[in-house]
Amino acid sequence: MSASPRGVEAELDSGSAPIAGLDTLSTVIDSIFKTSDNWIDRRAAIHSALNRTVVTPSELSTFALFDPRLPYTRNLVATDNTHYTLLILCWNVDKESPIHDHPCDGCFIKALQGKIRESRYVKDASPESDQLVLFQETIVHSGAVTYMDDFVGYHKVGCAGTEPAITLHLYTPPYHSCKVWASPERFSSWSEGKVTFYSKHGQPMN
Ligand code: CSS
Ligand code: FE2
Repeated sequence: MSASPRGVEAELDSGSAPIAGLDTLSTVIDSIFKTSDNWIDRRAAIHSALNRTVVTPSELSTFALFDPRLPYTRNLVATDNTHYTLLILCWNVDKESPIHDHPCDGCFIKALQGKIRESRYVKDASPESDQLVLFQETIVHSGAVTYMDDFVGYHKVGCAGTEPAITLHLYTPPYHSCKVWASPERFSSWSEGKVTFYSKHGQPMN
């Protein structure tokens, strides 16, 4: 008989039980992709799983690798190379990503430490305009989960506080490049941003 008090099935069944650690989260995510057969259920299950996830201090010291030379670092936690990529991003104070799209079904972000600012844009509806228009700015506090996709619009994310911030990201499915805008004034003028990793599974890339 298993000595474990809770199996993955129990984690999936329970809408409110905490998910202790990133290994358990990865197992729960694997199960979600095996068991859910439509995007609405899958999206809700992923959102719930991230909400319930508690990342341990030891996991943060393994994956949350800051570099003062960079605006932020992207640290790979787990991927099945097919359905999802799970990352920890480490944001230096006053730094942010450029505005970008998400060439995937969806992007989930959980703030783990500090707070981040998410600024959302849409293409100006007027055909004469070539602008991205800011329509929402949100401060995401530690513990909160946000969701974004290209139907909602595009966004930039940055550190909002006086302390560095740490976020957990899940992209489904994984992607290797995205559109990046240097300025919201020129929607038609985007460049390709290649996905890079500062570390994989706790090992720095160089
Ligand atoms: N998409 C950005 C972070 S905000 S979702 C990135 O992956 O670097
Ligand atoms: Fe993003």
